[in-house]
Amino acid sequence: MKKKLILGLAGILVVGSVVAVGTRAYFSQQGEVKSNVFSTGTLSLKLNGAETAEAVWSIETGEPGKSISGTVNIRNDGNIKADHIEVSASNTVTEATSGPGTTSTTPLDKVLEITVLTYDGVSVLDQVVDRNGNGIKDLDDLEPVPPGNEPALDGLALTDFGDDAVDHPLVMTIGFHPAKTISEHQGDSVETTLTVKLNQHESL
Ligand SMILES: [Ca+2]
Ligand SMILES: [Ca+2]
Ligand SMILES: [Ca+2]
Repeated sequence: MKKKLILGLAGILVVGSVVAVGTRAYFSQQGEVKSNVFSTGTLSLKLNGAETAEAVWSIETGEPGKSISGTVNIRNDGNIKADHIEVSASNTVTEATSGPGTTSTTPLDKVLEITVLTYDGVSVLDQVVDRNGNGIKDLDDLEPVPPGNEPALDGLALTDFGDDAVDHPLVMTIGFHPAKTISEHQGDSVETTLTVKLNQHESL
């Protein structure tokens, strides 16, 4: 069965139990900074079916030093008890087509610093490792790195399910790093897809 659900600008598309939300981060030095918020969506997972879901967050504009934040609610609507979730991300950077932004020395996802990351109201930022070694925790650090491809976040408890299921908010704030965001990022954009996997057993 296919189900479609459209939420606001970001457009949350639900196909079966796979959820795709839209996220773009734009950097423009001239553009006005609007109320930069990710859309809020709900990922409904079911263990007795597809057990992963994806969310893509949409951000419209930004400039150095500005922050944006958003929430994805995660819940187990299935009828099998789970243990925890793990979260990873992929980022697709689109370079500007004209002006100084066409330079692509440092991709935009490496200058978008994660400043707040909470699950159920508790910070999980400590779990994020500076995988690309650039000195900050950024969106690029959430990507799996071969050969291990380990998720950026693991062991986030999710044990309620079915009729007792409640939303578990994952909240992230990212900022256009004040020093690293430079003219080469003007007009660039990034689409970030979060992948959430529901696990039945404790992580080893
Ligand atoms: Ca660029
Ligand atoms: Ca980093
Ligand atoms: Ca990347």
